[in-house]
Amino acid sequence: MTLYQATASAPVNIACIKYWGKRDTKLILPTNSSLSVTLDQDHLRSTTTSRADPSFERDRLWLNGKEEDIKAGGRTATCITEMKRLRKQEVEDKQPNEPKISEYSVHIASFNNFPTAAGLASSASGFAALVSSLAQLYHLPVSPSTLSLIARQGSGSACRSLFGGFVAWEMGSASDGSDSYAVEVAPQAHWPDLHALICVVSDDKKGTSSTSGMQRTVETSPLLQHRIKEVVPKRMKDISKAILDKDFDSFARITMADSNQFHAVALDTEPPIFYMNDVSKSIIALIVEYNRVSVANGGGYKAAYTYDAGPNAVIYAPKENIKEIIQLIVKYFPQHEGLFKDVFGLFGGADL
Ligand code: 2P0
Repeated sequence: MTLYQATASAPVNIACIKYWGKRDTKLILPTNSSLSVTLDQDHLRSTTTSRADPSFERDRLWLNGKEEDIKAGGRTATCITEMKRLRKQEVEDKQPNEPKISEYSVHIASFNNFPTAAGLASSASGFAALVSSLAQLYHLPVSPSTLSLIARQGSGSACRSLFGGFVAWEMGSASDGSDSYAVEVAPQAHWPDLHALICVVSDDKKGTSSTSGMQRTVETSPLLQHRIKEVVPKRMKDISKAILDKDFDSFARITMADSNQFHAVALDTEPPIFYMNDVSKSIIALIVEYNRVSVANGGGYKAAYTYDAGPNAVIYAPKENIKEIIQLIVKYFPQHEGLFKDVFGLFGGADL
């Protein structure tokens, strides 16, 4: 008997131009395009195994060894249904001799190899790995961009984890979401000198989830409208050029400005949302000063900070600066020394 099983993994991504806001909450269509760097490190990945079998009575899912409910009509169910539909459309309808495994239920087991304590969102790598493993199971002859259309319906940011390197999620304009997918801006090998440092400021669970926070922002923030119309379109063009030119100064300026504006629209939400804490803000001050001294001495920017929906810092920098940045952080945050690994863990310079 044939065993229908496949395993795939996908990494975490960190946005430089932030996704924050949906124009369609069911299809997960964003109010602006976004751009991220995929952290292609072995220890920041989700790995997912899928199996289809005629004896399975229903679709089932295990996350880190614990079974989770697959809610009817929910995000996981939508991704599985869409993948089965693609299998039928792209393989079984075109090649009648292929086994009709789209009719079988699936069992899916997914593991994150990074601790939840790292404070990293696992939904991006998780849904990207789920879709990738089903694509392998079903032998789908489709592009990563096509798969990103489905991963997007699991979690918006997941669509960007279908590619390595530098990735744009084009917001699109179609109401059915058919043009809202991820595209590669440049592969990882294009700019190997750019590294990322993750500073775990706190592993507390965040107060406001991204999904509900961003909808409140859409409903109440006047600043978001300015961001959507006037700010992000230009930044998407400018940061893509900075990446293609390997222009770290421009990359850093745009990345920090967009992190700042994302947190500004969170604060502009009613009631306001605060994601950064005092340590996050002190790290910003440290990076600003680090860059100021370099520029004053005739050099360029040396590092760029960015913060997602939580207090943890991600610092992008050329590889040669990573050691100095770690030393600076250790020097200025000695109160964290005893807890350095757990509370303020630095996940080395990610080899991008
Ligand atoms: C991003 N974030 O671009 C932004 C920056 C958080 C801050 O994508 O509702 O978990 O599942 O589509 O993808 C977090 O949003 O939200 C996010 P859903 P998701 O990375």
